[in-house]
Amino acid sequence: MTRKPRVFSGIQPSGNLHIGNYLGAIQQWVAGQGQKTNFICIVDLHAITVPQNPADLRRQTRELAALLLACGIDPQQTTLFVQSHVRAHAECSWVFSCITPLGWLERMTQYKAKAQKQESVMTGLLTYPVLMAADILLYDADEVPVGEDQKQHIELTRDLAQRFNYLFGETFVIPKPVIRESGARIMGLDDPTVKMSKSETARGHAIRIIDDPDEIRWAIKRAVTDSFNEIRFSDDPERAGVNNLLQIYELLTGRSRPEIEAHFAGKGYGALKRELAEVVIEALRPIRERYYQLMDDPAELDRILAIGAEQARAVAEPKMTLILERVGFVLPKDRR
Ligand code: ATP
Ligand code: LTN
Repeated sequence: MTRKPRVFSGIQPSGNLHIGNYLGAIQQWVAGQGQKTNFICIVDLHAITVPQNPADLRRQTRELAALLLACGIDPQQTTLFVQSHVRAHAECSWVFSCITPLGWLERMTQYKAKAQKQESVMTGLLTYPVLMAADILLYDADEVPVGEDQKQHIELTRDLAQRFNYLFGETFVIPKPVIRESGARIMGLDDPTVKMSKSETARGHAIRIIDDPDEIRWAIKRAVTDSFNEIRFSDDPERAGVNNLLQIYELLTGRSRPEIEAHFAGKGYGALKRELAEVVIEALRPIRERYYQLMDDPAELDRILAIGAEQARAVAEPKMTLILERVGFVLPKDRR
């Protein structure tokens, strides 16, 4: 019997989940449930690569779990778990860091961008992709659905898997990134030249998944457009603002591009913005409602995460034992 393809992805509990995260990643995770074996990991170990307030981190971890469930992640079909609940992630990351050339990490564009924003850069920010490789490879994942910004990290994961296999014998599946064409990179509403980001907290930059209708209308109304006054999809950087609004519309309505362009033919940007705001509000309404229900029952949330952690350990632990064995460690009794 051939095994079902394995899907693994991760998301940081850094707060402010936005429609870029939803359209670039979470929506794909939800759509892929059922046909494949899915693992979704709340990567708290990754979150601390930049300073975090402990109380905020703990709250945001539960909030993110509730948000993912509210977005449609079904714990019956997906193993949803917290990274720090499965010790193998940190353990494997150490082993990998010992076979990762420094130059590979120094080249990472996300590292360079994030390092620039920090007053002093911690080692974990540099070794972040090594931990990410551990996440993916421990589960023998075939596919990693992510937004465009993560492509380079997955390439590094592939290189690392090949290197380990070469040094210590066939151990890891080589995973491939799965990146959607539309939605892979949702841009900031206030600046369509930069990706919508959790860490950019200026009002009007992002639409957060739990924003209320007035806030959503406010942000879309002020979204940066251009002076062409023509509603069509385009790769032209000067039309990036309108293209971004159209992509959001496309992904939330499921309508085709020609259909959307025909629908808006002859209309102005004001009309596009008004209609888009209502589409976004209606798409997010059930998610927001479900989120508040889930947040009312923290014991149930913790129960779901405990089951997820157990299922994840059942896969990661034996794999970790194999890794330790391949590297040449004497296995302790409880690992044999
Ligand atoms: P930050 O911008 O602060 O680094 P983030 O918004 O990228 O955070 P992550 O937890 O790192 O948040 O990302 C979760 C998932 O969302 C990843 O798969 C990432 O590729 C995707 N993603 C993030 N921002 C966007 C975006 N603007 N468009 C599409 N996908 C995105
Ligand atoms: N680095 C990713 C989050 C992440 C991830 C992973 C994604 C951590 N581990 C494993 C896919 C697979 C990010 O910042 N979006």
